[in-house]
Amino acid sequence: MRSLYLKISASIVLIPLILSCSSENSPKLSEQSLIPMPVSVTATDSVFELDENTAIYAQSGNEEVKNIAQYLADRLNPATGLDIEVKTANDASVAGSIHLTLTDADTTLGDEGYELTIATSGIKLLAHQPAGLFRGIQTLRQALPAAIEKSEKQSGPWRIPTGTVRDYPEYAYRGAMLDVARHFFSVEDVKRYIDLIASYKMNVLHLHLSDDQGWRIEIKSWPKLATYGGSTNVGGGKGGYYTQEQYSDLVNYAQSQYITIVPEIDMPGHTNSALASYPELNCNEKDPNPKLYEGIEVGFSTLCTSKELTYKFVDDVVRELAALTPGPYIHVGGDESHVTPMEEYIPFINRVQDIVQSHGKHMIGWDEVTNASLKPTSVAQYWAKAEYAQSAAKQGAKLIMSPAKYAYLDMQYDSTSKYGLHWAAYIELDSAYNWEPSTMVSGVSRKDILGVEAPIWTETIADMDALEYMAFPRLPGLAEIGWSPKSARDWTQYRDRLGKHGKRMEAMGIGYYPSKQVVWEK
Ligand code: TNX
Repeated sequence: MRSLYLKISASIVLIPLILSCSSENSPKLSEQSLIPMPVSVTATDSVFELDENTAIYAQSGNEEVKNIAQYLADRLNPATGLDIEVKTANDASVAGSIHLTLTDADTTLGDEGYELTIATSGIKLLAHQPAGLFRGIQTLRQALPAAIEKSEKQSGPWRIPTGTVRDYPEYAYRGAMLDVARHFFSVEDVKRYIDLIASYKMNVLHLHLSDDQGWRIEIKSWPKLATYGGSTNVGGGKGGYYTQEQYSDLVNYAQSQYITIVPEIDMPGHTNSALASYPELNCNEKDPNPKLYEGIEVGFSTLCTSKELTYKFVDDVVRELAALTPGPYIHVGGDESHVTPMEEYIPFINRVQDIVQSHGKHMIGWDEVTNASLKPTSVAQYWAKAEYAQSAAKQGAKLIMSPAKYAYLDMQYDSTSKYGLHWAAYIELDSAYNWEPSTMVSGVSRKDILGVEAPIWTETIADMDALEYMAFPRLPGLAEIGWSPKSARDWTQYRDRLGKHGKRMEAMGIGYYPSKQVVWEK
């Protein structure tokens, strides 16, 4: 009797305590460590909880929205174990569900913006375009406890603080570049990188598909490029290449996460693997039959710009690549062509630009291509020289900002970093975050800039562990530079968000660099 009395009185005291804790202990929506920081977050001080009744309702009659809904279910089901189902909006709606809807009414959201409303009764995600729904889902993931990212069932509860996020990107192009030429990365590895960059709302993966050390894409009209030119890596090893089917698989995989693949074939320099495969593309009398190269020097190779065969080669490669690439761009490199005389380099790039256009694509080149005459639809990628960035702007071409001193993910964090180079700088998290594209180069302003990109060159980076250690956590910072309004960016406040974000990266299986600049919440 007495024990029953105790139990009852204890529950009377405890129940209200538990209830009030549930909203007081969970962070407010505005205090969630969202990366990139949204344009606006309004918190309403309550919580929504995923449970057995939760379903995801996709707007009816739209297959694409249904696929996005399934993507969301696939993110939520492993950790929650809730078996959340995708239904269409015609099905009877149950309170406590998630609704994904496209709207024509809210065009201010643009191609990638979204409005996410979390109420105790359910979640509504609205966008003007499917890509906006996809980006909004990344915010929803980050609003849940970090354990949502684990691949095995966790205990929950799965609460989300209520409120509204209205959000859209600052820049249209927010990219990551992966050098698969110095070290080859498998299709599975590249898919993993796509998953990771997608969760920070990036929308471009630039694949550096050829360099002195390796040619990584099958070209049917010049088969030895891949089979011979792709047969090694920096430091030796067996290298590898993507068949055209595998490349298309990557393109489609990226597309399903609203990421465009930008393929790069670097020329006229950085071409030793092509020259070794087809010596007739070479006119270096001192070394007419170059061997495969496994070192890390740059600037020693060039296509023979005076031979007609070279332009047949470029046309064949660009034609095959353009046919496999739905995105608007072909990147032609153009960097560090130290052994191509400038009087040959300029007409070469002009002609290559025409070839790219003739296959229905726009040319991107590293900033040296501004020595040539850029069309207004071409894009220069700034990495080193301010005068080249200024020249692009003067010529009316747009810029992708990848300043090596801040945006290169292969630069070491400090002198103790186990991977990476440091020719441009040591880049700790603060300097990776604290730069502003629109004021970086005098004479280059916001209107000249298409976006930002974080390249990772892989001379010293041979596997996914090394890649993730170098990319994280600098890549989320660059993603925020590309997505969030300038006024919402602040290093000390970002550092605190990143500190709370550490356990989410851990749950995602990312072996990140635990910089001492950040207090990592365990
Ligand atoms: C310069 S950045 C290069 C690459 C190297 C990189 C190493 C650029 C356009 N070219 O070929 O891999 O430095 O950090």
